[in-house]
Amino acid sequence: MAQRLGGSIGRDVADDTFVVDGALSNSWTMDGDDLLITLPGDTHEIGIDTEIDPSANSKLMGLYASNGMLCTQCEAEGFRRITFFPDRPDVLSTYTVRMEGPADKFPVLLCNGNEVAAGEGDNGTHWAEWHDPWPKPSYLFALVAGNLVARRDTFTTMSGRKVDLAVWVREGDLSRTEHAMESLKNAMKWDEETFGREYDLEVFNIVAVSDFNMGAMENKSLNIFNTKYVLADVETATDGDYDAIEGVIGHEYFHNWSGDRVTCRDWFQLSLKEGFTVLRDQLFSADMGSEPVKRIEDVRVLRSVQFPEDSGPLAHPIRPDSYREISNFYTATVYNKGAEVLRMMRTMAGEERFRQGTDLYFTSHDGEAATCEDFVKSIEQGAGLDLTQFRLWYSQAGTPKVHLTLDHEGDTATLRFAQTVPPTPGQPDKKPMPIPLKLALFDRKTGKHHGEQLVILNEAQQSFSFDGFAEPPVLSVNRGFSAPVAIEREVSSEDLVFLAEHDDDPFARYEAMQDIVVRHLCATLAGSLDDAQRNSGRQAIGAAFSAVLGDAKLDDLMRGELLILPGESYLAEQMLIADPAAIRAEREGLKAWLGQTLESQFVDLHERARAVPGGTSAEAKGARKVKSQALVYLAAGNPGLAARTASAQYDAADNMTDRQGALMVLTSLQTPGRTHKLLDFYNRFKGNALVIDKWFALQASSLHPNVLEHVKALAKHPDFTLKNPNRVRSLYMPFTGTAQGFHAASGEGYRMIADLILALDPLNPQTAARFVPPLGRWRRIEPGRAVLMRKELERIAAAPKLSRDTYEQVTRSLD
Ligand code: 0A1
Ligand code: ZN
Repeated sequence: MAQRLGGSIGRDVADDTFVVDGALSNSWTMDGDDLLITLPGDTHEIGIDTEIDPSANSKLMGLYASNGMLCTQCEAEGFRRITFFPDRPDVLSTYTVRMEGPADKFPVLLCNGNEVAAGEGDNGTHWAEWHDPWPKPSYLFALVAGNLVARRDTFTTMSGRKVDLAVWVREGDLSRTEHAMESLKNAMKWDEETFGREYDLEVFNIVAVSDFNMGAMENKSLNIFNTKYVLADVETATDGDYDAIEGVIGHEYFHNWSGDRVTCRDWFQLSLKEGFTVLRDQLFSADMGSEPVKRIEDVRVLRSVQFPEDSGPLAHPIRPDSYREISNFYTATVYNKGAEVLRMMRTMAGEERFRQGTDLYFTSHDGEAATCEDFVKSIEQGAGLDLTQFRLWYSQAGTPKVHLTLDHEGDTATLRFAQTVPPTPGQPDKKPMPIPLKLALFDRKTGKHHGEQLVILNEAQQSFSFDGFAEPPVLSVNRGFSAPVAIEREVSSEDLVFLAEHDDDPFARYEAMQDIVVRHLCATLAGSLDDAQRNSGRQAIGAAFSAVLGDAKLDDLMRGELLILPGESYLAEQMLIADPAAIRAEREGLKAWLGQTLESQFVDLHERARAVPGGTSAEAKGARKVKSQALVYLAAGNPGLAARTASAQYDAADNMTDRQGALMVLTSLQTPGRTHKLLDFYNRFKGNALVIDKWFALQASSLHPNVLEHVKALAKHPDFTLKNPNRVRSLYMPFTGTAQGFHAASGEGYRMIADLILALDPLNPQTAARFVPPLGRWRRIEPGRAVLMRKELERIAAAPKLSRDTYEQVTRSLD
């Protein structure tokens, strides 16, 4: 029988040796990248000797060199770049690994599981042998060799077992690992308490590497992290960075059960581990901080990243049904929408019954490679839900639209719903899906409602009646964002202002604020408002903002959320065809108007927040958040005042949140202090790669009219390199969000990104392919720009020798 072993080592394998049952074998052939070995029986021992060059591995998949250390990345198909192997997630094996090398260069040798033996070799070499008792797929394999130091700690599990914890970094970084370690211990405890999941080995290691394609990786007991999600101290990391570290540490740790103990049968099931683990990390972060603020942040990401994906050429269901390159499917749809789908099950079942479902899932599939269907069945049985129709959420792409009207007659209020799921590539017709909507009907006199209700829409059209309303009530719907849908309804701005002030669901309050602004900006952009209407629209927004600024009962973390205007990409999403320059101008115009009209309130807010003592309390974090928000509005309304205030904030800053907030504002202004402060920032943090990434990102995301020239110049800066994914992303990703840069009417911004893709593709296809989606939005952009975007995609498509990653994204974007 011929056994197929995957591999794309990318060179002649004639020098490798293949040994079957102790004897050198010649009965092998190559089929493309795969090795075929002919084996006579069922059980054999195969030995393969391969030689690889980690320093030549610029794709950062398989075994590669980063900053003098060696490390691996095997998800999804990196292991086959180390050796030939049946590299599929449903092939579970136990691994024993012996590493040997020069002790001075690689004093630390780490692998999955436990170190079982170690010793000295000849000529200054040393070796270590590690064994992982848990059978695992090859994508969870990892090893690290390097000159590293560790922050160590211990955790005692709920059954009393002691676990040795270590966070490994380069020597100078040790002082910035405290938060990562605290986050890890919190995550371990939280998973015991919330999901009943206990850790299952004696050691847990985290290693930080500076060259990494993604955020982090959940290799069994040896998590490998992008330094960005490990290293933090107050001088170099913002509050946002601290939160992100906590979230990613939690995410990777939670994979130990949702991913490692129960893994995926095949890569179509990716959301089985990712959607579930994102839900788990979201719940964890909510419990560690503010639940409503976390919910708002998560919904903002969903709407600005996943909704556009769902309405564009790359739309796919959370369980995709085809792919050419699986790396392209580590998407906001699989991750974030996947989490929303599970969250809906949790909402329908209730927390306790959902937990019974997940318990059943973990116990019945422990040690297995499972499917999304297995998960759904466990929730059905354990939680007692019928999810027959709900399964459509796994197979249908596209964000459902729910159209809704509220009628009032006698003392009955009637809600009429109509749902449609838009067509997406390959899926022209859709069926109605169960949509759980939390709602409340407010009495407009008392400002109270009679209790929150959960209605589940499962037909194309449905209505629900509610008695006991002498007056038409005010409807609060999709509270807590109970379903990842877009709600379309006629609603008066009085009702929205009422909800912005009175709703007892913080998310709904935020939503009402967003809605007021979205409706106003969309109507203005559509040209459907005369001057008087435009003015009264602004007045309503101004009144709502003023109320938020003056509400003493609000904490500042929440106030900060309520003050954020809907983003340009979410606004573009509301329109069939968007003009990025017009959206930018209208949104900035409103910001400037608010900054001017409410100037004294923003100045007061800044002053009050400045007086709050620093530290890590919610109050201190909230104060820092609103300080930067106030500066943003002042910068739009009164640039001179903002420049002075931001400069002073920059100079006085004893933490990165304040410093970055001030510099962000200055970078967008055409003020003489701008260059000086940017230079100061650079000199202050020279040599600290993560902070220099911020320096690039701030300039590349700025509102400055010359952002394109700035990015061009930064690409020639000695600190810029295509070899480091963080650096590439920090310069070019924020740039793709700039209306005046990326969307410059000349097409130069599009050309710049296309040039980047072509230059990066041969080096690091995974990272290159991630820059295709911004260009892929062309169908939803006004025709003048759409032609230019398409032309760049065609230019990329015509390039010889494109990687599978980029080729797939570009052709799907053009189809
Ligand atoms: N499983 C990881 C994500 C990940 C996927 C692919 C990678 O290859 C470069 C790296 C990481 C997670 O969900 O965190
Ligand atoms: Zn994950």
